Amino acid sequence: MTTHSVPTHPRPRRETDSGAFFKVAAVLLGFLVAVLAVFALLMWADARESGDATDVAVAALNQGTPQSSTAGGQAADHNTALPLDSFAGVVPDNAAELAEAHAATNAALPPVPAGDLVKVKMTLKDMVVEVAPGVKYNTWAFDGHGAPGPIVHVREGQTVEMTLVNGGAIPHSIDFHAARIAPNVAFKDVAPGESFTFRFKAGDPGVYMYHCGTKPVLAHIANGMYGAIVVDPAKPLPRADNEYVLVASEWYLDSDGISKPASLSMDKARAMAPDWTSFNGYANQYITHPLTAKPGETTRFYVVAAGPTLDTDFHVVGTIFDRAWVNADVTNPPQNGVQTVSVPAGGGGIFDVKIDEPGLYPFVSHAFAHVDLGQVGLLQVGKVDAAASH
Ligand SMILES: [Cu+2]
Repeated sequence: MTTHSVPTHPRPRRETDSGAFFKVAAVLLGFLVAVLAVFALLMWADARESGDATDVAVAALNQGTPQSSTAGGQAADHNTALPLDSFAGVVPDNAAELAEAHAATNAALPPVPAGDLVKVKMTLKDMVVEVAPGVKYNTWAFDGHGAPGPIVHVREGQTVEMTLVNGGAIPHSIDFHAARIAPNVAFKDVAPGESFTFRFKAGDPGVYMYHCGTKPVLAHIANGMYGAIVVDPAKPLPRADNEYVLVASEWYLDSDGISKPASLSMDKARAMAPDWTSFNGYANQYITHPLTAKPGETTRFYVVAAGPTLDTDFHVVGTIFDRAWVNADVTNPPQNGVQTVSVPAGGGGIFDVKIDEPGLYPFVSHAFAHVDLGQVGLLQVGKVDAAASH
């Protein structure tokens, strides 16, 4: 019987409580909506400002004009928003002239040497190079011409005889990703003033990274000790009219490099916060000195992401890869009709584009911070109006 003796009097009291609760909640909700509206307005204004900044940067990029500022006050202004002092985009006032005068790294794939044995000799030298217009950097460089080191081109089945001469001040080594070999033997440290020779058979076709493997590897790669080796498959790839090798990398600077050469900032390298990124060692060099193709030709890009840490998401603006050998696996058919392919740090990829319409086609890492920092170039197809190219 007790189950039926439910009292009815508490119900009106509950209704009174919840009525008060809803009134308070409505007031609070109204307040919250007002606060959110103010925040939304602020965010909109902020987005509009950064959008404007992006437009300016893109305009500067399209004109092939690096963002100019003096080494002094403006550089300091530029740094305030970042956790580590950044020298991104900091160049001398005559940067545009310097960029024009800079001899762009030859990206053309060299021919394969004849014979079964290909002898490669690289001398390591400590040297100052430019990594962007007027921005000098103390590298450890393979073959004495800055970073990347020379392009090595062989055919599947050939044997590579590698001699490393250490002309630098500390031990170095060379690690070929194209080799199947005991690294403790072949990739061992070579003392200053000494040289070391080892051989490996190029049995796996593709495009591979080579680099110094001496500890700390992060520092040795960041200081410019990297390059690309192309191993043609025994059964050749389809014919390409132009073949270019692009080695993507980052630079981490401890100063702006303008009045004196910068050296490595290990803090920035560890934080993966580069000041500059590049194709073939020098920011934006193929903007002022585009790679070329004729209309209707097939252009092949061999891309290696040297890092030391960041990947490169390779993309050619205005076209689609007709063939993409993802991860440079040429033992399987390529992918077709692909827009962007990630090339991992320490990896490679091979990409064909056939472009019929004359024009300027930017090639980029589509991880767009890279473009802002200099990892961008142009493929000029056919004749282009001079006004449009700069
Ligand atoms: Cu080294």
